[in-house]
Amino acid sequence: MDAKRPLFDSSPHLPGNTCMPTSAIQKLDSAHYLHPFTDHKHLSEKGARAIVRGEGIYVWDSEGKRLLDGMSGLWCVNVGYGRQSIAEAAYAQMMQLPFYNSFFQTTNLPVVALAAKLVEISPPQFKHVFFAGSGSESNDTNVRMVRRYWDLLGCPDRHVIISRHNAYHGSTMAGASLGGMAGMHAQGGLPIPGIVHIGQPFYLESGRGMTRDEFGLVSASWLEHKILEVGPDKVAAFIGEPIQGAGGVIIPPATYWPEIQRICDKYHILLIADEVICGFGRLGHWFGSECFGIKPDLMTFAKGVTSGYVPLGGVMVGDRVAEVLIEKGGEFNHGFTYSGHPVACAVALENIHLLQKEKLLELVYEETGPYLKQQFEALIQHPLVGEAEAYGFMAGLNLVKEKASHIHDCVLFPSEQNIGMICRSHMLGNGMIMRAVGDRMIIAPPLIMRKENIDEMIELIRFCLDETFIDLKKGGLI
Ligand code: PXG
Repeated sequence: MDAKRPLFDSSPHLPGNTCMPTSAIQKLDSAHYLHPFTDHKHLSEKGARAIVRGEGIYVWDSEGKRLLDGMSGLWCVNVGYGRQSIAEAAYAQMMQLPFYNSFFQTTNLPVVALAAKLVEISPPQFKHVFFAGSGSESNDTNVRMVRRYWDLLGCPDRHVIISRHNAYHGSTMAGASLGGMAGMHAQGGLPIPGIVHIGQPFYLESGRGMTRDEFGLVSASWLEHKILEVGPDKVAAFIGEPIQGAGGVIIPPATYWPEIQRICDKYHILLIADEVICGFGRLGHWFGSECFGIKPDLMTFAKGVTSGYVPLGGVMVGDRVAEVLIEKGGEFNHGFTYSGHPVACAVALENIHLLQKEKLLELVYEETGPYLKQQFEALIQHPLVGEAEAYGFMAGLNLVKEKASHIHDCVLFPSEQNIGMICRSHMLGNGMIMRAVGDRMIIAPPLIMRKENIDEMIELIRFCLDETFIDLKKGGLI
């Protein structure tokens, strides 16, 4: 390699521009980089896709191929790529004060401004924020904070946290334990003690023979059964994503969350809403809990708080918990080097400013969200689609082998055929980033999408579904 050549040229005007051939990037990648959630042997044989640039709702790979990013990076680039004012906010803060810690009774300007802003946009029970660097760290914070809360109240036995199968709450030891991903629990001796799981409110999986609303109540009752099994005086909290993201965009029946709230209230259990995906406008509100009529005691956030431009996470701490922590006193022995990082907080402030200035929440709630729902749900007409549903800017559809008028009567593909992955390759091949969770295809696009962008995306998805259909037919799989 020519030593004088820069490793990469970030020139903003040349789509896919890079001074390194793809093969050289892939070689370096497989020689030195261990990717998250990856079969490293398989990837080094295949070679990683290098993404080199982003603008608006698109990203470009090192071959110059443009991809419509239906996943907002990883559920996070809510205001889209290439926002100059965010880069300027980071630059200005780096020049002013790139870092200082919040330990030893110290604070900084961006962190207090952001904390006040977050309190302003949160439901009224929230007046305090604890900052972390990621969603996982924030959920670790939740585990420690709810246990500290019950200790301070003289109830140290109340330490069990109830979560759900197929939930995703991060990849640290506590985050992965709170999550309900069997594959993660199978590695590294998880879950850690004091974390138990109930079923998820996934109608397609477990709602046969019931209406959605009936199933919502039944799946919420699993929480009460678990509380009684563990012992109400041992349960500290229940945690859930308003809509499960990584699990496959699982939209709960309307009856589910109000019943969960009622059960938490009945047993005085803290309710934690993990808003890492649902927060910051994805569902047309600042927080997903606001859509489902619940009043959480703690809310985890990350991703959309900075639109992913820099890492930041945290926990909105409701009055019930904050008052005990503050009034009872004593040191809470928890925190991170980057808690309240001034650059991350400056970026978050500018990101929130953009969400407000461009009225992106109002748009998603009133206009683009309903339009996406209408257009996405119309994909049900496709011969491969057994169910299609959307809420705000999250949507999922199920690929089925044989359609029926009710999803429970559809014939599913055998899971070993990995039909979702076949469909996903057609999407990528045609410039569309759409995820596969089993045979459920999901999107969570940037909130800046207008109707014409939605039309373009839906057309692309429909085309790729057709390609998948033809491919499966040729292969004798349908
Ligand atoms: N909670 C939720 C609800 C999440 O979606 C986390 C916590 C953890 O955040 P960090 O910042 O520690 O990653 C997440 C993250 C996927 C996928 O495959 C989803 C996430 C992360 C990685 C992969 O959809 N969500």
